[in-house]
Amino acid sequence: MKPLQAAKHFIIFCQVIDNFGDIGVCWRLAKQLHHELGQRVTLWVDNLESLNAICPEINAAQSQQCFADIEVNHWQAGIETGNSITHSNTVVIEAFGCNLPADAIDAIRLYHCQWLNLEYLALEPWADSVHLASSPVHGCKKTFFVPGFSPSTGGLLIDEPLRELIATPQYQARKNLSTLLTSLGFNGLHDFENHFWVSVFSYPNAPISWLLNALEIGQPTLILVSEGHALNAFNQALGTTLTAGTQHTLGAITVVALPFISQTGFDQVLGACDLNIVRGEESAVRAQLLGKPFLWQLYPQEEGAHHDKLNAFLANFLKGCPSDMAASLTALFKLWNGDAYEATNINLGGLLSSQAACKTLDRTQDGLSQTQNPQGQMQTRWQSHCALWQKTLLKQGSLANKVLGASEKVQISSAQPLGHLGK
Ligand code: TRH
Repeated sequence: MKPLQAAKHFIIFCQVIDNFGDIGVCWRLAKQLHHELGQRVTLWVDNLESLNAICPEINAAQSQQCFADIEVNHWQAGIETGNSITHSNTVVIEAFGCNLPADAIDAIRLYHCQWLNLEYLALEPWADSVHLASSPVHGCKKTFFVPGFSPSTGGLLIDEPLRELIATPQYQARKNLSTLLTSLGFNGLHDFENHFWVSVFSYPNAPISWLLNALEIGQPTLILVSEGHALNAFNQALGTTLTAGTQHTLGAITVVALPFISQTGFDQVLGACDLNIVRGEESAVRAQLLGKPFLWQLYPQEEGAHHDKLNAFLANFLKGCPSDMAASLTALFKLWNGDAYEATNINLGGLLSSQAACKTLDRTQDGLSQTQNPQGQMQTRWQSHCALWQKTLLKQGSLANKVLGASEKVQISSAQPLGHLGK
């Protein structure tokens, strides 16, 4: 950890709406602000069970604790929170428009603290103009911090553990994951070293039967399914009752049900796989930053707003991508997100299976260029496009550094009113 010289006190308020993305982002940000940037961090979270799920060292029954030098408090109705704000060198982060308690707002006003509203990841181009806009609220100034995919947004969470994971060879990442699972009392994954590895973390409506068909390619394939909605969907599609640690074989495909593991453990899952099928925001960003093929199921929103978000993302992600592959990937992402999809001559299964076919080529014919195989060529192009996307993202600077930078720049002053941006 860097010395706490001239450190600010970051106080993050997080309300868990559902799932794990909100706390996942806040926890990663808290860790990076403290461990890499030397800041003092306090986290107020209204659901300690969710934090315990992604960080098992957190005691869900303890309303005040300190773990990894981060103060963690249970944010409950009626509890006083404002007394954690004691000086002007404090930056209060209101995560995802969670509505700060009145006593915290009073303290922000009293001490002239900075108030950042950390927004959800924005996929649309408007993020550039809204990032760091501010609005007068309750006699204070609230500044909107908008994470996104371009340099003029708040960027993405790029931390040291991510850089270490990127630098870890895949065989090692697989070994590490296997060791972790064994240490948790589950079977390791030693029997699958030569398989094509796919991770699946999805919402209930993901087309799992389609995926299983698409991956029936004769190539030994290991599917690592996360406990929860994804596993339920697999059980439904397979007619099984798999529970964490059990597995099911279907031709050349083995489906292994993973337990819900820590966030760092889940990072290892992503690091170990050839294709990561992810969801929401946090895991999707992580998968993209790893520079490997990924498929993203966006958080489903009312009135289908996620379809527009997906289109905005694809327009950005597929820039510079050859048109045939862009068409295949567009169809694939739309299919996976339940968007209107018309069967065309695009072979979605082929796009996935070519990836596996290429792996065989890799191992059995050392030195043979992958582009000599038309299927392998598609795989190579998909992989290299994701690697290019990774480079673009890594260049943009990290969210935690930008939060720190913003807290040094923003001044208490009047500003034009701006409503909450929503998801
Ligand atoms: O859980 P999610 O669906 O979260 C969603 C989105 O963030 C969405 O934007 C938000 O509004 C909604 O929640 C309320 O998916 P996401 O964003 O990928 O977050 C999952 C987190 O859980 C991520 O930090 C990884 C972590 N995780 C583990 O720690 N262990 C596991 O075993 C798995 C599968 C995930």
